[in-house]
Amino acid sequence: MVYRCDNYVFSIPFVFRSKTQLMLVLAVFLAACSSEIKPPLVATDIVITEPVPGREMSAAYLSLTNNTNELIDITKITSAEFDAVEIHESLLEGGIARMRQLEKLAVPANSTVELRPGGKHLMLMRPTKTVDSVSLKFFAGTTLLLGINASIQPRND
Ligand SMILES: [Cu+2]
Repeated sequence: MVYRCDNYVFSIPFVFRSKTQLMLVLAVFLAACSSEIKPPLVATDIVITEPVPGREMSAAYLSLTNNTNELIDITKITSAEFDAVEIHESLLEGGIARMRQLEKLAVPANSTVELRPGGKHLMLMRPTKTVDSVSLKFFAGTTLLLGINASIQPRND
């Protein structure tokens, strides 16, 4: 018998003396299996700001957790509600806050990367429609890693 569980393939070569014994082994296996199944990439603490009046862009802040043993490079992010999504990093240059665009966002194996004001963040450029909720898709090359939906947080300034 071969059981496939996410990336794990188990082989159970035993001969079972009873149905009960078989069920017991399967129960143990399934318990171990379900604890192993985690989505490879998870987004939490998602905040999407309302666009600044007169400026056609929003910022998105979130935490991305890589549950795999390999580095994940996010190379493309798309949104149905925006023309483009850019990965940015805020930095101080001679006392002036600037943003630079990054080609990719690396999430190291078994780690969390936080996108926060003043650091790395996503810029959502040119809304294609008026929305109060935003969908984002994260890709590595052409592979879809993660899709999320989040509501826009009203500005309080
Ligand atoms: Cu930015």
